[in-house]
Amino acid sequence: MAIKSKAAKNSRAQQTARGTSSNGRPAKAPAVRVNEHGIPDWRLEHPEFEVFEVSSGPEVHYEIKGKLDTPVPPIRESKYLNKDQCLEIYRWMVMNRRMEQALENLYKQSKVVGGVYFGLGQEACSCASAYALGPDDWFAPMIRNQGAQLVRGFHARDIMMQYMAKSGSPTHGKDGTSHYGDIEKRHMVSPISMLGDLLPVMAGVSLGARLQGKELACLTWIGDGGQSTGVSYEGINFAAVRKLGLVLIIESNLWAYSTPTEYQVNVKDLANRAIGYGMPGVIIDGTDACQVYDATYEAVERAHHGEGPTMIEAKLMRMKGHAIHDAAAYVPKEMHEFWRKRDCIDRFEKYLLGKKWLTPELNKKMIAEIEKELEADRTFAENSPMPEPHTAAEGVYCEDGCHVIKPKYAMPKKAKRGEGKLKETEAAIHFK
Ligand SMILES: Cc1ncc(C[n+]2csc(CCOP(=O)(O)OP(=O)(O)O)c2C)c(N)n1
Ligand SMILES: [Mg+2]
Repeated sequence: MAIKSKAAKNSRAQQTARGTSSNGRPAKAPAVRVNEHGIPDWRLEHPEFEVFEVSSGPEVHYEIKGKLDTPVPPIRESKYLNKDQCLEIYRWMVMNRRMEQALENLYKQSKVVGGVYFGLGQEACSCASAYALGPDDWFAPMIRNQGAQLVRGFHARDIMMQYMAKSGSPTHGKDGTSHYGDIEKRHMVSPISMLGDLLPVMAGVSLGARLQGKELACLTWIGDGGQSTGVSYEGINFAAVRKLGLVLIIESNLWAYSTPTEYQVNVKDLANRAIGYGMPGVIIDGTDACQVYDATYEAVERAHHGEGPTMIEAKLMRMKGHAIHDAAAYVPKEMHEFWRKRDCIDRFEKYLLGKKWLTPELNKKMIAEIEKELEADRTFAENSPMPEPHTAAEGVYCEDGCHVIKPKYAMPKKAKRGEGKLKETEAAIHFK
């Protein structure tokens, strides 16, 4: 849920209590199939194609074979979302996309310092998942999850100013991309560029909260490439062993930079790896906002009950290059076309129109409001000053008293005198 949304918060509690959707109707539960390893697969479509390498002389390129003309699947009916929540998620998704279009324009006008990253085609995965968090929960976005920041209370102007390195940006012009967080209000841990490193950090946030008496959900995302790193294994394993509230969404978007998944991992479903960690895994269609919400919602519930982490594999496609400099010419055209037809915003829009939860007039009005807001944010960001040169060295190192680090929720429980006295560890003895 959006951090400010009180109505959504209330309906979340009711849904849990009643086990029905908050629109009052009993939740419809379409049949769930499982894959050959017993991992639930909520998708209503199971694309069958494969990317393979073709070399002609020194040149290598990729081609695709398989069924590429199958019909676009419907949206899976949510067990939890009501009309207003669906409309709110849809609005965030449109805002996410249009903000990124504005960023692309700013880049082309040479107003951006450095590059720009996009989550085109992944807006449902970013927005509907962040929307499923409770107000106290934590999240740590990666480069494709700018939409999650909007849902959790950042404004487009913050992100624009950050890319433009303006003094009013979250890092006051010291960083051009996304290396900022907000541990006070929005409970956002800063993205870490070293892929996988956020996983143990988020497991640690969950453990820290538990020591302070709170079971929190700690949501983060990782790519199909990033989940192959060693530190990902360590972070997920630690969360599984200690039953920490890590909610991990693997954005299985078929490419890790220019490497297709087929040439990166030897499993078809990355969620199978949950079995090895001893934790639940689920496969969803990452272009279906309802599936993204429901899977995250259930993972968040597990986290709140201290039941441990969940691995959600969201299957989708990265619809642009790695960043703005990458034209992604290595992606076979038919593959791009297949996924373009499954655009998460178009599909959700059609679904909402079909249910009459959205009318063409309301849609037009909503989009006009978003455009107006973005235009105001863009003007604000463009007009805000660059940082003063003397500020370059400020706030780089921690100076006396600049950061008071204290427990956020409560003092960790101390053992009573004489009780639970710590034994001297082997390591401590070794250091003597
Ligand atoms: C440990 C590590 N290795 C390599 C990189 C360089 N790098 C940045 S993004 C990227 C591709 C990531 O692909 P994936 O995890 O699938 O995410 P996607 O870009 O598809 O969302 C690579 C190799 C890095 N940042 N960190
Ligand atoms: Mg990827």
